[in-house]
Amino acid sequence: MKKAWWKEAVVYQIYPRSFYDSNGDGIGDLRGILQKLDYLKDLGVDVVWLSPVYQSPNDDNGYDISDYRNIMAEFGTLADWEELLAEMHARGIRLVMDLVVNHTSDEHPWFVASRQSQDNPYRDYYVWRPGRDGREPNNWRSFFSGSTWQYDDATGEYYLHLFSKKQADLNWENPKVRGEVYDLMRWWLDKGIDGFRMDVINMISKTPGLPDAPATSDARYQWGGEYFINGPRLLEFLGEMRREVLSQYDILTVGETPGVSPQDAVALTNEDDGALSMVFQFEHMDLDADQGGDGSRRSVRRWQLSELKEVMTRWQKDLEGQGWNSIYLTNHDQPRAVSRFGDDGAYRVEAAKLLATFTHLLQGTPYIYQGEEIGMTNVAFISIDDYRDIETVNMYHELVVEQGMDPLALLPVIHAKSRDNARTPFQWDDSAQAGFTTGTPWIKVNPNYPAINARQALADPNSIFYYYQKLIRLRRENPVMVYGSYDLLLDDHPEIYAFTRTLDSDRLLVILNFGQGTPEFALPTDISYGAAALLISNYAVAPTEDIRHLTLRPYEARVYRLG
Ligand code: TEU
Ligand code: CA
Repeated sequence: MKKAWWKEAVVYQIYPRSFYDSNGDGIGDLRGILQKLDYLKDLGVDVVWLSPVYQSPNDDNGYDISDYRNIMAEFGTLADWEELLAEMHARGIRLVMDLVVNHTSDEHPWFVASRQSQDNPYRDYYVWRPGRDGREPNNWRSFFSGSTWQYDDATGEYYLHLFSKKQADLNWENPKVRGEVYDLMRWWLDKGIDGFRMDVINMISKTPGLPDAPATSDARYQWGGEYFINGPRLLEFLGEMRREVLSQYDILTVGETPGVSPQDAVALTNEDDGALSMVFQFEHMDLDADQGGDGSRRSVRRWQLSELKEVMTRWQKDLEGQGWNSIYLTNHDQPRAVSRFGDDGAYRVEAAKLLATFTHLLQGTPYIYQGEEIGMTNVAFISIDDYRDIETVNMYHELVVEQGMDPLALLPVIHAKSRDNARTPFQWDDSAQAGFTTGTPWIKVNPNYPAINARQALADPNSIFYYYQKLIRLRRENPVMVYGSYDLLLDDHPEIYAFTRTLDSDRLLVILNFGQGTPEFALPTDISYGAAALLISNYAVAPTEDIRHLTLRPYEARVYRLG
């Protein structure tokens, strides 16, 4: 397998609005990040992925961009950004920027021009269609509720928006649009950034004709994913992007690609002609929902360990030597990992460490989302008025206000799944507003900040933070953690997730007890070894313990080197 710095790296995602506020306006900003770089250096991460900081009217917190070459005023200036890049590089931390080019804000000058008239030179930058029988051009449903089409009075046509109506989809069929995107990518790359995370990049090619989605219920709008996810020209467009831009730079590129299979991921990331370093897959994000696609945050279902094993093992094996995995359990769109896959009650610390062990021991590049390293949890606001996420707010409006659903039935789903779970302010200390701001935060802090915060973590040698620090260091020192092949053990065990990683003669054994029980671990007899040395664990372990038979404690995680 080819070596690459981005395979060996650990990435930390910053959601700038919620990270650290330097000037008391309640909104995190670039100078806030600058003040916390030593914290990240201490943690040991190699790369920061910065969620969008470009100029934006913030209909979707920066994922609606009105100027690709400028910084959102609330976050600072381009000079602040230049300083941030330099200070990161001075600390050996690389910077990956978010690239949001499936759509722009409706306030972007291209769109402002495009809506002027049907013969405007920018008309074809977007997807405009006449209505059909006085209704939308097709029946697709937006990720953020309602139709994907917005009627525009000025020219009497509709434009396509897979997300909010202030996020108009760019028309990638138009070579001028593609040229503009490549230009702006070069503009940032030439400033010295180290890569891009590409927002919903597998939605840029839509099926010609934009056909209706099959009607599966009497709902007015239908999930049309099969007509815009992994569309017919996706690989062609990304191949062109690779030739024109990506191949000229030594960068990390990660595509955000809902609905990809491992085979799609191989096509996108293989070393011969794959355009990207890696992609974010979503199968494990859909395990606790009744449906995937745009529905994964509309229901809660109990997930089984067997399902997690099945998904992760398939991705590990199908990409081995063929592509490269990105490993994540949460991000700014997802619930908090410890609440979702672990335990945010009595075993919060143990569970957070177990999940960290999991993400750092799988084959692939690990991603840490801000606050994950101190075990931040989901939040449960009592009132819908405290939610800020457009997806949650629109869903509540659709289901409760329009369709009459009992709000008490919906709130538990929102508590479990809202994207705002990940967006409450970073908990720095136990002072007012968790030390995030001296003003009023744009979204309420999680009330558990007096107990869960970075100051507490830094003062406790047994904290989740230092456990992450150790994992990151171990990953740097042990190539087997990066490049070793993965083999599942105890396939059918309902509580224990165990696997080995093997690189030449070096082999690691990973034992994870995914629950509050105390199951017996029995090492499969075909695993032969001379000595077993403990690499890391989240409980105290006696060095004399015989690893062939263990009784595990709740959420216990151990990694051994088998000699
Ligand atoms: O997210 C795409 C997105 O909405 C996914 O979370 C999707 O809903 C899910 O995978 C379906 O299974 C990206 C950004 O991360 C998000 O913050 C933006 O709101 C969205 O694109 C629009 O730019
Ligand atoms: Ca601020």
